[in-house]
Amino acid sequence: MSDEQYRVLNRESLPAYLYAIPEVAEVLGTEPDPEILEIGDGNLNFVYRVTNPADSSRAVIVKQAVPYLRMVGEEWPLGRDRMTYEIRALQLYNELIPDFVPTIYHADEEMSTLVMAYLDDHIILRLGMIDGVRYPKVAEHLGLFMAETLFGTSAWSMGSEARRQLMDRFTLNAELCKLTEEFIFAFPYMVHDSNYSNPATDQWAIENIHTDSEYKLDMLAMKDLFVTKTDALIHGDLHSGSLMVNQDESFVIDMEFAFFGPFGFDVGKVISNFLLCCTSHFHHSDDASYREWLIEQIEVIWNTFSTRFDELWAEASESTMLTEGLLSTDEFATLRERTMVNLLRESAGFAACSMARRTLGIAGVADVRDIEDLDVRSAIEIANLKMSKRLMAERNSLTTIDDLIALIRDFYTSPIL
Ligand code: ADP
Ligand code: SR1
Ligand code: MG
Repeated sequence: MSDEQYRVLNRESLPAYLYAIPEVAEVLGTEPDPEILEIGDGNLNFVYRVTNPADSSRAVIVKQAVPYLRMVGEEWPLGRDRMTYEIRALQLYNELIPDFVPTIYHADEEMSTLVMAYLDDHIILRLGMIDGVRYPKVAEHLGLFMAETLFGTSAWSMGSEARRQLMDRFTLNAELCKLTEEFIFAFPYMVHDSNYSNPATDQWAIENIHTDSEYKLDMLAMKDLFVTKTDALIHGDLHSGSLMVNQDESFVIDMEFAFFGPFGFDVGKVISNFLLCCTSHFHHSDDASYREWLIEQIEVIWNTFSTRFDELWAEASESTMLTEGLLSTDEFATLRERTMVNLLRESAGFAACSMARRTLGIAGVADVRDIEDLDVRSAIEIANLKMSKRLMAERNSLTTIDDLIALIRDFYTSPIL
């Protein structure tokens, strides 16, 4: 990566940069004065929508990493090579599952910039779910996306050499892995300057999280899996803010945290974001119907994911882990069944960590953090922490998705507000 070539793009410099790229100029058309709007609402980067004012169907998204953490400012330096990993992951996802990710028009590792399709008819899933909108396809799409990407980059699917070469392209996403190690697996469970604060929630956390040794040791066991287990190329930040959806389509965005990690990390984050939203609907909704829809979606996500994952697996022949003639049909079936039970348990553990970090840590979720009444918000936050503790404590007694759904339903029978 050459620093001489890198410069931060802005409204003034973007047109010349974009029109010099033939593939982008072709999408935007010849209008020399495009409309440029910075629409980034994420924590890390700048995102511009660039549109031909004479024809709004001609538009692109430009995402650029700057050498600091956007949500804090320039005083928090962060290497911009995170965009290199987002580019590499999006390129790979475009090969593995092109219908579920934006098309790339231009990828520039030197400039830490990605130019991609503008999803003009889609909204961030989190925002739709806060408003109680049902998306009939999203759960199935999420299940398929995770099955294809996680299985397709696993040692069950890939040959040893090709897989190690692929791993090599993601190993050094070190700074973003460190963010996860600290902001998901350390700071939220202790007193730390970066943490969010809401007095009643803080007090509950001091009494029930900071002093719960078993919970903290379990959380560290999950961190150990995150740090050491290299099951597959994981998205690394797959939550309802990383999905853009409408009634028919779902697109996964924002894969800058991609690296080889445990299968259950993506699955667990997805589950936790449906749960965080579910708890918030004790405030956002007048009745239980949307909460019930959210719980049903968790079931559909898991069933689609596990069914497709197993199909791909059953069809696979030779790979790093599979050697023709080694296992009988029954042994192979037992192996798949045991692995899936373990994956469910790990997903529940990662969901527990995600629920706690989104409650106590710097990066919250709008589902909860945008609730203005601090008492209501705190009641919902404490419920999310209680859910985190239950998921963590009971994860290893889960065997099927029915067990997890029963736990969730049972949890929500207790009063929240
Ligand atoms: P960050 O890495 O900073 O979190 P994101 O990739 O999440 O950035 O993008 C920030 C926002 O930009 C998204 O929440 C979404 O509103 C918008 N956005 C990103 N990519 C696209 C796209 N391809 N089409 C339309 N909007 C997008
Ligand atoms: C400082 S942590 C910022 C968070 O934002 C991203 O979306 C990731 O979830 C990361 O943990
Ligand atoms: Mg991001």
